[in-house]
Amino acid sequence: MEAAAANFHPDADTSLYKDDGVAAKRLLKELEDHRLLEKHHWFSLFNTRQREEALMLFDVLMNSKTWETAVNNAAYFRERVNEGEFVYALYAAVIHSSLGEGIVLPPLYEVTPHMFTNSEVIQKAYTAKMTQTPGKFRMEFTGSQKNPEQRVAYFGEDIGMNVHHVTWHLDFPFWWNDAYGYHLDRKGELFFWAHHQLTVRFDAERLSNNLDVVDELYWDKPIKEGFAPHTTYRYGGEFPTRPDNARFEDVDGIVRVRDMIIHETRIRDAIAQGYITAADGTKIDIRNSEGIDHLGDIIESSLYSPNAQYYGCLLYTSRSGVPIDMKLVLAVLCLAVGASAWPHLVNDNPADLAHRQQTVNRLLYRSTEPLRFDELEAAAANFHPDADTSLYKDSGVAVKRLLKELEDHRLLEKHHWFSLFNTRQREEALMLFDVLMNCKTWATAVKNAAYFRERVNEGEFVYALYAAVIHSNLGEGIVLPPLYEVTPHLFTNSEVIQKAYTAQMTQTPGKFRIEFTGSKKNPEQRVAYFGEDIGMNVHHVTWHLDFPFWWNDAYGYHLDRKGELFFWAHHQLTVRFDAERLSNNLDVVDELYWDKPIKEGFAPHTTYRYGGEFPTRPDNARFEDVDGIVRVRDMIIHETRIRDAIAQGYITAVDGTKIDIRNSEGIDHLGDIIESSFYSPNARYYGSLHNDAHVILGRQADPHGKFNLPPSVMEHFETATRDPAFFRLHKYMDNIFKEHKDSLPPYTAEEIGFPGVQLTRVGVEGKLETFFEDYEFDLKMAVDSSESANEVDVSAAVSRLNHNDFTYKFDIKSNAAKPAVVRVFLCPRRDSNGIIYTFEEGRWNCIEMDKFWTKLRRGANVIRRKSSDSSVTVPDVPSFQTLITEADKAVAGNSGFDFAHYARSCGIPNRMLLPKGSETGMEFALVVSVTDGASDEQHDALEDATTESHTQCGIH
Ligand SMILES: [Cu+2]
Repeated sequence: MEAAAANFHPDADTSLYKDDGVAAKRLLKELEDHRLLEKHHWFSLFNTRQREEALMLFDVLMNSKTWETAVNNAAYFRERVNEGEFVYALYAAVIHSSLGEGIVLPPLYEVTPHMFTNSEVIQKAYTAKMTQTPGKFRMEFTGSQKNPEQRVAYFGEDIGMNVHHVTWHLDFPFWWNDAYGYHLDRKGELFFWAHHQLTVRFDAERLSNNLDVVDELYWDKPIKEGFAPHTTYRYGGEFPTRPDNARFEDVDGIVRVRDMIIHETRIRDAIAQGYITAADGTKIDIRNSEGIDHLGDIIESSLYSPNAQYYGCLLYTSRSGVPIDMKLVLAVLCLAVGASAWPHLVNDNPADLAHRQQTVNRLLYRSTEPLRFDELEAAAANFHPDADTSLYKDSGVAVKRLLKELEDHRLLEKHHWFSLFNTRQREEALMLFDVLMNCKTWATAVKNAAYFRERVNEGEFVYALYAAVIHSNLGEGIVLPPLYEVTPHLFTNSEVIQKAYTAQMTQTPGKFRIEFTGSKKNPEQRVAYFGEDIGMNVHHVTWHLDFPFWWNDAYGYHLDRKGELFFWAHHQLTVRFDAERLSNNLDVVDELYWDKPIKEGFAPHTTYRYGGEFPTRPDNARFEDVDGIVRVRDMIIHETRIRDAIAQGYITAVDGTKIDIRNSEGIDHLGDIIESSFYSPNARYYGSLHNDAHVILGRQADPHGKFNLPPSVMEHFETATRDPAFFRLHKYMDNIFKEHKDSLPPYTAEEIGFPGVQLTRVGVEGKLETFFEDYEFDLKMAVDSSESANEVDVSAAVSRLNHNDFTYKFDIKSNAAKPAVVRVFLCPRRDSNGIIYTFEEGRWNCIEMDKFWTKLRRGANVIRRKSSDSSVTVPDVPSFQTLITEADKAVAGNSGFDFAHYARSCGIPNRMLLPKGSETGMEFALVVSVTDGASDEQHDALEDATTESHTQCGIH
């Protein structure tokens, strides 16, 4: 067959064909012109062009005079056309060609298993293949028991029933043309009968399960039952889901709802009148024994329909008619942002930095697989965490608690998704964090980490370890590897993950391009480069690791101005997003309303490592209560109480005391109650507006838990900014903060004036120019490996925003030597209609570019400040592989390990310092202020700190 595929010339001898090679020549021409669908792409018979292609091949096979000719053609085209088209054409030909007589077609569920198997099971099969470990996996029917429809899923998902249905349609294809050689007798009648029987059998199964029989579909009523298929294409991502009660919408360019209604009306007219009107105007009587056959033909509608133009294609357009496609889818001086140092705790006997870095690398290396480094393996096997409680600051309380949970089998299994917004999962991760924070020595922390790495859920382990490295003095100086290389699933489209799996399964290295989610028909796609930027995602998750909402000062210290930084970091995220929108001719983000539809839907194209796809949400979904977690009215009540506090100027604490917020600490308290963090003075009263909003927004695809969907992108800081609704949500919070800011009296000239100092000139050296560049990151941790399967190199290439470096030049005159603080803001000048913002409107949209301390000399000062030194940003984190290589070299004594520059990854990526702007240039106002730095003089660290992103992330 390989020889036939290589050497056969389909059109060399046209006498081999019944049609003198017409069909073969047509298909060859399409092939030569590169018009055929690529390989490794989904195929759907309902896609007109794809069907045409499959049928061209079918035609060639049907016209082959001999078995040998058919086989040579099949082998030749198998290597050249899309696989789905090939399989379809071959099945149809074996069924319909006389040459195929007696051949048993293998069960399709074993030929194309993706179409018959849940994605959870497919995923396990991939892992088995990647690790060369045989396996047998249990398939569960789709959905949860909360969904009554799940009771009859065994019928609709029965692989034999599925084969029946597809085979019936292969035996009696709607596209059948008698020119293929014969007439399919009573096709229309059998169409009715086979589907009638399918319907009544389904009803009988429903009655067997105490369900009502099926009600019919109405074009003008909601589609009552939603559906989440938990099924993945071999190529092309997940099958789409549909929430409950979706309303039909026209499918652009394909079919409108009104078409369905008109065609139905015409068909029912025919029934009422007793005749069908053929294309030539003649009447075909249907009040006889052939009538049902004609009706079947027009309803299906098959090529046998006497008048498809008039009666339409009711059946097959209705399938695509489901609306799940998502339409292919300066006054800012009022802030002196927190920068108080986190205390440096006494560091007893730590290993040197290189050793510590190496150990952390090893603990995080392939976190879903067993440890593979001797020392750590030994600790995992032989260490007894509670054998010597003097190793712990808390005398072993935390470690005993975690061990007890482990013994009682209460901990989340491995190979399961983990979400910080899941209360129990967070508790578990924090129990481990607590153990690590209480270890007196580095050695104890490492042994515990190794021991629990092998015993707790991987997601919980990675979270606890990241948080401990950041917050424990033992972690000082360690560079945490970029999360997009440690847990790539949360940063990479499923299409690319899929390709990485194939690369590992076939042991073929590969580099795969990540496209931003969605199609160009979605205006939101224009700014997807921002919300999906892997560096921006790392900024967001790291900020929340630096300032966790669950932080309790009992861990050892107070996180200074956490509430204020919560406001400021998210305000900056919001205004930066708006600046990107304006750069792309989009209006700024509108806020979220609990009682209005969520305008933008979102299809994340992202898959969990374990647990299937991230849920999608169609456009204009309306908020529903999330069962057992949060109700819409709770959100409204909590918002009202928070806004009452703003209007009244005080927060009511748990004990009834009033906490004044019309002062410089007010914003900090407000941040605490809105997030809400553990610092909230009254969480019971003010609720958790931010966290609940993430959950309620995220769960709208499955608010009642019917479809067994895993948490959404909104329920992970890594992925939240991918969803445009994230920015709506934060605009909503930002406006609440603004209400508070607007309630404060303006600063006085005395407060912000700087007598004797004058900023006389501001210049910029270098062009303010942005561009997109390709960036490559490693996907090795996305695939499974084992001792019996070699690791292959797999990586992703993604387009990222970057800019040329530039330098500010400030000319400042001073009447004396004094410390000063320079702040730089970049403010969009015009709204999306080109109207210049008033000062009052514009100030709230300013992007903070830099803030630094400097010492002015008496007289003229020329201060140059490089864009790369911005205190808002961080440089690119070195790759995980670089960290491994460099730490290993340093441990071997071949070099030092000096990555202090990268020890923090909380700030905004420096390459995103400037908003994209536009090709023709975009107007911004550059706003600079110089104020008295005397009151900050005691923070020497700040004056040295040029690379730390303290502006949004504080110092530690
Ligand atoms: Cu956030």
